[in-house]
Amino acid sequence: MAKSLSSFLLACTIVLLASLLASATIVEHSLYIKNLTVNHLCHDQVIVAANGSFPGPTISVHEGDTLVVHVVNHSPYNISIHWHGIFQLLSGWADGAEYATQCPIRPGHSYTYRFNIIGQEGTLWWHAHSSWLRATVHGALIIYPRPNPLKRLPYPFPTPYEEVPIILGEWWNANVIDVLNEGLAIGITPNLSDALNINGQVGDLYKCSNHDMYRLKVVPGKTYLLRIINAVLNHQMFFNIAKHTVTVVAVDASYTNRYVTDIVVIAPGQTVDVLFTSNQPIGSYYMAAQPYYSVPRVIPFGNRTTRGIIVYEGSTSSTPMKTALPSYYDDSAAFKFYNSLTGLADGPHWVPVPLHVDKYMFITVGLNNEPCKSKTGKCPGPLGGKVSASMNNHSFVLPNTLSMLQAFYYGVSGIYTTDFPDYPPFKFDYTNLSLNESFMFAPKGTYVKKLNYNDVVEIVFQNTAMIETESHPIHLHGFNFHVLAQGFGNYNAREDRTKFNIVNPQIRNTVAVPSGGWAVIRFQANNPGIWLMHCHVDRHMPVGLATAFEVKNGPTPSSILPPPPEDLPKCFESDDILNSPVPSQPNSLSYPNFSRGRRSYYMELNVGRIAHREKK
Ligand SMILES: [Cu+2]
Repeated sequence: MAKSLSSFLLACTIVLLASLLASATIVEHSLYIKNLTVNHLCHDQVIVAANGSFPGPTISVHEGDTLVVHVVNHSPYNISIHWHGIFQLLSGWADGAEYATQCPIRPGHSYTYRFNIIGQEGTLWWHAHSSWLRATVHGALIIYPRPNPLKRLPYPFPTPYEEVPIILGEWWNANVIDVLNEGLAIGITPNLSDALNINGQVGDLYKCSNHDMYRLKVVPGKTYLLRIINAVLNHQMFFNIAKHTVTVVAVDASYTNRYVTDIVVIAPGQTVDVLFTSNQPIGSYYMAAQPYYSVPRVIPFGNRTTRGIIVYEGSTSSTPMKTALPSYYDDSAAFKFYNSLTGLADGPHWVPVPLHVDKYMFITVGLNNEPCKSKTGKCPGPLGGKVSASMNNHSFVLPNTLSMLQAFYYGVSGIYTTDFPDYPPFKFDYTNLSLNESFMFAPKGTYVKKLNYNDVVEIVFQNTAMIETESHPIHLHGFNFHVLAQGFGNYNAREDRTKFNIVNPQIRNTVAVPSGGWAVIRFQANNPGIWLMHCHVDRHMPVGLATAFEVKNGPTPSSILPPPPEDLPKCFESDDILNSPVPSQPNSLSYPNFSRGRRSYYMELNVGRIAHREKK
């Protein structure tokens, strides 16, 4: 009897293992990147797009699969493709962050991204990680649960009738690379976009756009899984559906406890999966999204709301029910949503909070000023300078001769420095508007924080009020993290540590640090390589709101970064920089002279100390 039971169990185990092995497949796609002419707002615009569509194609895999994507660049620009939220365990060469993990794929060249997708499922996305090309080069990346012989899709919630990606995007009647470069050259915030959109369609509140509107047909009484992705470059977004609530079940491809809400708040880079049930009278209902402006003084011009329509089968209504969104500036609505989510402890792929911390960091995030180098000494940016941004008053610059990961792997010095500080160089009242010149300017360089393999890192992100307070969505490449707590004002360790949720915090790859507030995260650095951590607002990262982690190799063969693939893009057409002389120190902590009015300041940063003196 016992013997027959054990042979039965053995047989079951073999069947289960065989089905799991059979389910791990190689999923192969090609993305052809080239120019495409698209008409919105009665305007023909040439954009860069993938496979001739905007947004680009949805890529679907199952957890446990290997994804292979051939990216062929027929566009006139350099490009790289980032798989946002993918762990890239031992496959850092496929992370796709330009000059961080690879040099860009130049026009006429190609690169094959190859990586395993293990230990994560839900909604992620892929996007260009080069200049502002992600505005038009992006798409959904959906990871289904590993097929289970017993249930087709073993979700930790009722199986939806249908699944629908909802990608929020931003549209310029202009070449986005020109828009960014003009802003950078003058030192101001680049031009505001002309429209926002849902799945590439701007909606009927914009001119010439009555039919340029996303429509979702639903069957009454059914439940749909909406996979919402914020691919907008520069705005956090409020989203809702008229007369309906939705139930959040996951964020950033991590399951949450169910949270019923009428408003979804989503920062650039984030995803939110919600269940939507068509349980209202047969008719049609708007869905709408508009920016959440966390900057108190921003005055939006023109219409900034994009709408789509949900039409119930059998509806004869021609006037959809209208939505009610919060005001543009509703910090408390945003905070309520962000702070109410909790992780589904013990759900699929749940990771408990590591309780022992190896490295504590306190990182200020905010804007700065950059001295104006024009002949007149006056630039149109803040305080007559140029807009800049920093973490811990270190303003990040990507290298442009070799990727940081190549420098890490081959031991090339001079590409980055491992002196990113654990704390800001000076303490101040972070969240009160301060125009103190001694820390208004942040030195520029490729500053990196070095970690040992498997270090557990806790970071307090503290928003500053320099130039302005603004909520910055901080995205970490290569890792998920637990969001332990968040709040407004200056972080107070004694009081605020008591608010940490170490039982079931939400797990994310992008956290919106509250405007004039703080957020605390914790993660384990279990993946060797170079991992960017940056603001996902695309007017902030290029001016320096970033750093990176260098995670050392581990002690075993399975914890060492493998060599790069043979087709890793070269940085220059004819020249292999790895055989050339090492570039001379591009990173220097000293900052050049600059002038403002009659006074001239000289600023140096010496081991965490600012010397600020007036020159005679
Ligand atoms: Cu930002």
